[in-house]
Amino acid sequence: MMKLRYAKASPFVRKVIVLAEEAGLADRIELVATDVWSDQTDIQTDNPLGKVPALVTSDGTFVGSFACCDYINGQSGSRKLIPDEGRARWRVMQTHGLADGAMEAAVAYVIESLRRPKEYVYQGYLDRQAGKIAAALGALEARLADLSELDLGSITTGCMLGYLDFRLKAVLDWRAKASGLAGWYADFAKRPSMLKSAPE
Ligand SMILES: N[C@@H](CCC(=O)N[C@@H](CS)C(=O)NCC(=O)O)C(=O)O
Repeated sequence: MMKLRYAKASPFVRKVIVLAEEAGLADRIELVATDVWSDQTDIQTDNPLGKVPALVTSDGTFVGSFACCDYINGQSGSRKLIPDEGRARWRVMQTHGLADGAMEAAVAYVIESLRRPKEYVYQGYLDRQAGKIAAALGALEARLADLSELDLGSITTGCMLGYLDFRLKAVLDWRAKASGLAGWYADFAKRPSMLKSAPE
């Protein structure tokens, strides 16, 4: 049994959970709810960086969503959501990099705007993150064909867009800028793995 340190609102955790669901391995993962922002948190015992996700396994502990997904994918006999090699792997890595980077920028935006005392919030920093998100959405829009495959690239894109809806709907009308992605996401969001892991 693996143990996943998780928080329901984290898009990085969601990515790991959706990949595990799609790989048919979710029932081998125990979810351990973790509040990384609490003074009492013990997350450092599993991740010295103080972040979720962290995946504790009999082969050691993996920190960071990519490493967690890579390990889970390796455990799955049938479904390969991260291709081993060649063009298929490069394509997934390219899409994943864009979606994961947009996710980082979105989380940075949310932390700056929600967790900082108002007087310290720096608008220039928020604008910079919003610019990264918009540019990454444009790049993903140009790779729509790649998103038709179910893999780490499309899963990360779906979880990133879900996070934009969850936290940044009021400040960022992403559908207006990326209608192709909006159409793709309308279907992707209906996958049982996505419905089950939706943030509240
Ligand atoms: N690159 C990391 C990012 C993980 C991350 O930023 N997690 C956030 C929650 S969404 C967190 O735990 N933040 C706590 C902190 O920054 O101290 C990954 O891929 O997992």
